[in-house]
Amino acid sequence: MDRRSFGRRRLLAGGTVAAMGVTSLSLPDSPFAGAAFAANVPKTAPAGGRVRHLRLCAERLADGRMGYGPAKGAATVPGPLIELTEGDTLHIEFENTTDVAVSLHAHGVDYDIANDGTRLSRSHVEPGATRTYTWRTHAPGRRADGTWRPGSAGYWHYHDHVVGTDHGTGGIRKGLYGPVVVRRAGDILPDKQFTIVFNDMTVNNRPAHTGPDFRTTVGERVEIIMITHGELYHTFHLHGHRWADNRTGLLQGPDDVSRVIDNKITGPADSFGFQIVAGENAGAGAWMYHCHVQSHSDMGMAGFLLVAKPDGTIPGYEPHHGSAGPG
Ligand SMILES: [Cu+2]
Repeated sequence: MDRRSFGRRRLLAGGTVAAMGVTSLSLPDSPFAGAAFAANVPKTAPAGGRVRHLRLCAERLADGRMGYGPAKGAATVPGPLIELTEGDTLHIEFENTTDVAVSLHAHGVDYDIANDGTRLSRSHVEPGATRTYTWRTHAPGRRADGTWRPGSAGYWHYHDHVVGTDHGTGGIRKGLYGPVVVRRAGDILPDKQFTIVFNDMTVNNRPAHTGPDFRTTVGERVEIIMITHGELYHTFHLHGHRWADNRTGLLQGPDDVSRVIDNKITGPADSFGFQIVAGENAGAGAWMYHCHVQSHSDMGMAGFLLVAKPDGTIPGYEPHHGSAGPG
């Protein structure tokens, strides 16, 4: 398995490709024209409201894990990243290719009881069967009583809820989980996205001390989607970079009082996300991320955000020594 592919897959519902690049906006008529003043204006999420379709299957992997994927033979752990914008509706044609009942249960989005993905609501999927799950999302707004209703935007996730127990304890343990990002129209879009799941004492169900590592280049806008599963509480720490502890991980402006952090406590089924500019005020390097519960990081809950120079080199980093140990 290609370890570098972990967490880097993106699966855009309905085949709609989101604009992911950074537009280089030069200002030829400006007295400030020139490379040093060229502004990189990030792309933003378009308005929602689309009806989208996605195929997803659950399968057993040869090494004993279980995973979600876009087709049989393509399952991964974590499963594919599902991205929506507030107002979108998503129909997921879900196939269970395993020999046990499986389901798809989402956090954060809107669904009725028939789409809850639990055995207790009879919304699971028997072996060999197919079921369509429907998720909806909505923008924030004022209720009739004058109070404010939050929108769906956030860093969320999906997981099995029936393998092993009626809480999906066995399915989650084996890898049946994945990320969901719901954006608000106008949210800044990243260049790269990486999903990091602390699941019991593993990161993305990988063996201890083997990453996963995520590669990027100085100046790229990187989005980290961080999810926790299992029995334990952890803290997520990233070296050399900080983010705002709010919905997007970004400050809205000079008066935004969101706390800026580089370490966050996280427990089972928590999820959060943020964007950083790779290497900003820090430069290229093999920047560690890890659980900061000391015994956990010592036991291998660590990996690298590999921030390369534009020429592709990473100072001080030896790829063949690339497994992430404690430090
Ligand atoms: Cu930990």
